[in-house]
Amino acid sequence: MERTFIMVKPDGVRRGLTGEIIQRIERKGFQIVAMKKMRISREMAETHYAEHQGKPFYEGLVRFITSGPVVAMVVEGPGAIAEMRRLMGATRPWEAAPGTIRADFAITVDENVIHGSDGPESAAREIGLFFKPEEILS
Ligand code: FUP
Repeated sequence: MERTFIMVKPDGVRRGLTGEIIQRIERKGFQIVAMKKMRISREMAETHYAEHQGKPFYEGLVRFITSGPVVAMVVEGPGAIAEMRRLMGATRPWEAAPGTIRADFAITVDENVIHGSDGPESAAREIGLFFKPEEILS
């Protein structure tokens, strides 16, 4: 069993796509073992996106991710990290395979609806940043 961190970004929440995204995750067969709607603080955004600090899109990224509520989740299942990346589609929606979340619901890279951890280390770090151990059901 593997766990990954998934987040419906502010554009997805604003556009009413949370239910659609949850449905795709559940229909695939994954378990949502933790979930909350929350506002990300600037400090938390800077920690979450630390790897992008100094890049040209960094300021806009932090401003965007703190611009409204997000829905944060821990998703569990066999191969959850890679498989959720596949369901999400490529970072740039125009490169995302048809039928993926980003291909179906996003146009631009800066507002691409969903975040998912890209590997085991980032999954562990991001789950720890957003959830206390007792908030995760097993
Ligand atoms: P991903 O793991 O698919 O979310 O992609 P990255 O970690 O490479 O990028 C994180 C976020 O930075 C993206 F979701 C959107 C934002 N970004 C931009 O706004 N512009 C870019 O050129 C690249 C990334």
